[in-house]
Amino acid sequence: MNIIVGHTNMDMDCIGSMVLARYLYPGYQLVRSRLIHPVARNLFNLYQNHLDMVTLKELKGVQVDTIVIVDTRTYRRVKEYLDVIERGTGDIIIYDHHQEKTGDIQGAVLHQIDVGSNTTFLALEVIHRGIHINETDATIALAGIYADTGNFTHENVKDQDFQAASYMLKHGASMKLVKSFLNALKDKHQITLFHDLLNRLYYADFNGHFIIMSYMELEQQAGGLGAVVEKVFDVENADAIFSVFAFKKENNVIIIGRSQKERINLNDILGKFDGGGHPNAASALLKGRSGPEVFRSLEEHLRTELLPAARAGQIMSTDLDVIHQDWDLLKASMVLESINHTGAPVVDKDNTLVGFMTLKDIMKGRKVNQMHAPVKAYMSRKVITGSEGATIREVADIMYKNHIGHLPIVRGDRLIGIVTRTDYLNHLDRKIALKV
Ligand SMILES: [Mn+2]
Repeated sequence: MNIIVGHTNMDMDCIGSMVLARYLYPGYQLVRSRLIHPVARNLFNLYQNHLDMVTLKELKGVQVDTIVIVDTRTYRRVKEYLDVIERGTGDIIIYDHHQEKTGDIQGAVLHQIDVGSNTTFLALEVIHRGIHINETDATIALAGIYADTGNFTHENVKDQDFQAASYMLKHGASMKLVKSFLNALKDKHQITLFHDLLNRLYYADFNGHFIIMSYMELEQQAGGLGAVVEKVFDVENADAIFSVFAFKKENNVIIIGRSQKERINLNDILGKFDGGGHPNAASALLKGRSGPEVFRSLEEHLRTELLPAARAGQIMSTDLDVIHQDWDLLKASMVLESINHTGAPVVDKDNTLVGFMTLKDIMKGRKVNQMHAPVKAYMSRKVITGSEGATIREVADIMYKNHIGHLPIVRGDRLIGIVTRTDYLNHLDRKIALKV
């Protein structure tokens, strides 16, 4: 017999990958994990007959030749199968979209690609071969794509994910059903936990990053914690969240992290705690450790190891267009027009920031025929400024609260740069490298 397996604790992307793999490997048997991830339980139950997965027990005494593994390349995550299956001849073939550098499954042929969901990976092959898929599989696959791409908002989403989703819709995937499977907080205990967690959070500043921390002790391991933490992260606008849960009964501690900053790479950070995942979403399970101790060492690790947050001084423009206070309005307006700006900081001879002049200010002078009046008579003197050490979050807050599109950066009262909307957007979009 030849089989298709996913990782332990199967989620929707895993199941989506498996149903598509069945088109690429006709006649291969799907094998289920002992564990179905809480987010996928509903889908799994409703499609149990269609999925037609066998358990490992049912494979007892059966010789397995080729094994197709989807959505992982890590031995630990397929150990439950590999350790008990009676191997005959045949390859192990892996399709995985995770970003670990190497896999550790002996003798496996690894196919890898950088896309948002693993289901997309299999879908690309299905599309390439022009295979027609049925509506149910299209629905299951589409649910997998939505789930693993965070509704197409995760940073690792690629155009291929949209291409795959489009193919599923063309083949009759039901958006109504997909939506019903995607509701993350399925169980009552998750909703309760969501509220408990909101009440226990605190905000911490680690190296200029705005981070949510939480610590909770639970009687025993509960499913679906990741979805709960994600929901909390959704409603709180932080750079990252780290939630630590200690389970009394199992004597285990789990750290769940979510991040929306490149400088907070969770795969690296939680790798130090023997965990891992994606740069933006990862977790670590620590067995036989005390909760408070794990929490303290996590805090210590964040305090000392986190790359410092970007500061205004690192994203500001230093190639400055300024207006001198002694110029007349005519010259100021010509300069603004030539640089295509609606305003610029005004300085004196020593480059001290003395005001800000906009086209609007100049209009006031034009109306009363005062284009030869000095800039200092018409500029606004109250200028909102920032310091080079301000975090990007602080810069954004100042611009947002004051409805301004550029923030002059001063050292003492000397103008040293300006953060414009473009600088800010480019930084968010990671289009520019940080200045040192
Ligand atoms: Mn996946």
